[in-house]
Formats: sequence, C-alpha cells, structure tokens
Amino acid sequence: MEAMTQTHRPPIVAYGPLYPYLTQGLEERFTVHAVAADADPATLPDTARTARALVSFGSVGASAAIMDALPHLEMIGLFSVGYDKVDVDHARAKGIRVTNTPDVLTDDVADLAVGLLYATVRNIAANDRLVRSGGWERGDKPTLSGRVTGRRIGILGLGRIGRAIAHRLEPVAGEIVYHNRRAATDTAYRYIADPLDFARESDVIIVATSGGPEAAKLVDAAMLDALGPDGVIVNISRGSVIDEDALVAALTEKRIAGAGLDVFAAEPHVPPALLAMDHVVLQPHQGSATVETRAAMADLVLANLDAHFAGRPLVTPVV
Ligand code: 8YV
Repeated sequence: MEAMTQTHRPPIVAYGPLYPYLTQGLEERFTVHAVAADADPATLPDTARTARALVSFGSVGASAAIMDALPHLEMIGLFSVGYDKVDVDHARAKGIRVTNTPDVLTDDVADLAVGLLYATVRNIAANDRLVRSGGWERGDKPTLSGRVTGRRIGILGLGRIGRAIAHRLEPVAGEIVYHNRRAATDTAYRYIADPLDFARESDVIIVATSGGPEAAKLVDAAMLDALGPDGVIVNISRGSVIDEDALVAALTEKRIAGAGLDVFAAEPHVPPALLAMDHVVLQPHQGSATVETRAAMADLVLANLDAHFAGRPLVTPVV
C-alpha cells in the first residue's frame, strides 16, 4: 500500500456498493466520493466531478455518460474480470485507462462451474430439499440422476476460465470440445467451429465466454435444441450470453435436462419459473465470491490505482 498524505489523496469515485475491504483500501489512499450505481450522471455533485479515477465492478461497469460527467477522469478500475458493462471504445477515445482483475479469480470461478455441473447432473440441490423437507423420511424416493463421468463436455469460450474448467474435468470427461470465434493454437481439445455442431457434440455445455454485445444470446433456442433432451447447460459467465426466455422454455418443456446457473440476464431478478424447477440449480453470482479471491481482486484494483497515480505501468490493463 502506498499511503498518501491528505494533500496527495487524489479524488476518486466509488461507483456502486463496493466490497468493504476494497473501500477501506481506497479510503486509506484517496479522497473517495461515493456515487450510487443508478445515479443520474448529469446530477453528480461538484465534489464527485473532480474525480480522476472511478472504481466499479462487473454488473455496474462505466457508461459513456458517467465518463463524460467526470471531466478529470483518467482511469477506471474494475473489481471484476468482466468489463462488458464498460464502454471501452468511449474510454479509449477519451484516453481513459481501464483495468480489470483477471487470473486471481480464475480458479474459484472454474471451481464453481464444476460444482454447478455436479450439483445439476446429480440432483444435489433437489435431494438436499427432499431430505430437509422430511420427504425422504416419509418414504419419498429420490429420482435417479444422470452421471458426470464419461460425458462429452463442451466449453463455450476457451479463455483462461474455460481452460481451467476443462483442466478440472479432463480426468472424468468422455471428451472435451470447445467453441470460440476462432480455433486456439495451443490446445489439444477439439475445436468445433459451428455452434450447432458444437452443441450436438456436447452432453454438457459450460458457458465461459466473455459477455458483451458480440456474445449476446449466443446460446439461443436452436443451440439448446441441438444440445438435446439429455443435455445440461452451466453458466458462470454472463446471463446475457444465453437467451433466457429460450432457456426457460427449453427447461419447462424438458427439451434440455437441466441447468446450473450462477448468472442471469437481469440480476438479481431470476425468472420465477426457474425457482420451481428441481432440474435447475441456482446461485446468486458467486463465481469469484470467496474470501481469498475477493481480497486478491481488491488488492489488484488498488495496485492498478497505485501504479496509475505513481506514473508506473498498469498491472492488468484492458485499455
Ligand atoms: C463480479 C464477475 O464482478 O469478475 C467478474 O466479471 O462477474 C464477478 O467477479 C464480482 O462478483 C463483483 O461484483
């Protein structure tokens, strides 16, 4: 930590509710102006408009409007690896640097993806409810589940997190295939260029691609039908990558067997139909939510800010 005296405590905006450990680190270094994520950029107080940096996170990001409302903005530090809610083109055009928090969260997000896969395929959440409700004691029989071992695992988006997921599942998978915009040159996993062929040749699709407009509704009704009635989908990426209405319909009509979902199109709203489904496992966007990783993400945000204000190269720049 590079403590700064009062005179050298640059003004920054804390945009939305930040992780307390991160807030503490910011307040030790900077003059922090809290701005609500839903604040109208046109009505920011003059004090906040002095900000030279803005700290945000995945679901809030930073719009062109908030950037334009901060005339002295030099840098946006994200407490997230995803920057799909940041207008990076606008930041680049204005010469505003953007940083994120890759790598430090890869293992935890991959762990949760694998956990969601097992929980979904083996009915772990539904069976937990059966025991807790007294159903098992009353003689209700659990439903036989599918098996994970031997299944063909399809990784949608073989980036850092996708690769970490694939590595975890290599010992049990029948095969690991992947779909990207283009084939990777440094992997033995089989690349399938056509998204429907990819879905047809997968028993499980694990969505690990970045969010953003180019991936919006990449998983649509056709891909879900290609995955088929024994297929399972897991999403630890962004809810926007799946056509959520098509997913609810496919799950309702049993055109796919199940889903393990950590992210949703309009968080924290979850389509009510999913709440009643025993073949769906739901998590409240917990991929990176471990004590260790959240501290590491916060330290990385702070390290980027320290580097920026010390005139050193940024640690994890996006822009
Ligand atoms: C959230 C995430 O940003 O890293 C990302 O892209 O989606 C998560 O780590 C984190 O939960 C902070 O809200």
